[in-house]
Amino acid sequence: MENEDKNYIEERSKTLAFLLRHDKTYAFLEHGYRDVNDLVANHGFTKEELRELVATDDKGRFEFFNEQQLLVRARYGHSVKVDVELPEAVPPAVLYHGTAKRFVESIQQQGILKMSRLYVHLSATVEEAIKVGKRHGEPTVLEIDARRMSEDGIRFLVSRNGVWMTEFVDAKYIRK
Ligand code: HQG
Repeated sequence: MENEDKNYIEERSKTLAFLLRHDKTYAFLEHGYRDVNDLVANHGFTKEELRELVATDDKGRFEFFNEQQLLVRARYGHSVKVDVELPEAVPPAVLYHGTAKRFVESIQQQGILKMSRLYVHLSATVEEAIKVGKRHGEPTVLEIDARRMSEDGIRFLVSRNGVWMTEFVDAKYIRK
């Protein structure tokens, strides 16, 4: 694919992610869905483009309600208060949090906070966590003792595409 095409698709994907995760002006339907007709009428998407973006997204960020493709939602990452029906699950023994080096000192003091999102996001692999961290600057990866958190009764949710979420990670569960 030409670089220009790739950049354009990334740009559209980011716009869609914003509209499905953070748009406080929209009254989301039950379980975090947004009407495809709204995206078409008010945000310049075509149905075909939405089909492509949902089907080809590198992280499986989006999903339609069903084959009719009338409703679409993001699978994780929201700041708007919606319930996208994330199932609770027992995490692997270790999870990773990718962040920027400059945040580490503060994280060691306060733990990992969800900041503007509904949950703290954790990755299943170091590779994935590095990518997440790079979004904020020079990346670093924190190792989370998810087994101990789980044994201590802390709940984890997991999205269909394998992103793990929890309310808060106390500093005592973080191994650098
Ligand atoms: C940091 C993307 C200082 C935290 C990713 C992070 C993910 C603290 C930033 C998903 C802190 C929040 C979420 C503390 C947390 N002191 N800094 N006490 N506690 N932070 O973007 O995890 O690609 O809201 O480390 O891949 O980076 O868009 O969270 O650096 O899965 O699909 O505060 O979003 O998904 O940043 O990313 P974010 P995140 P997509």
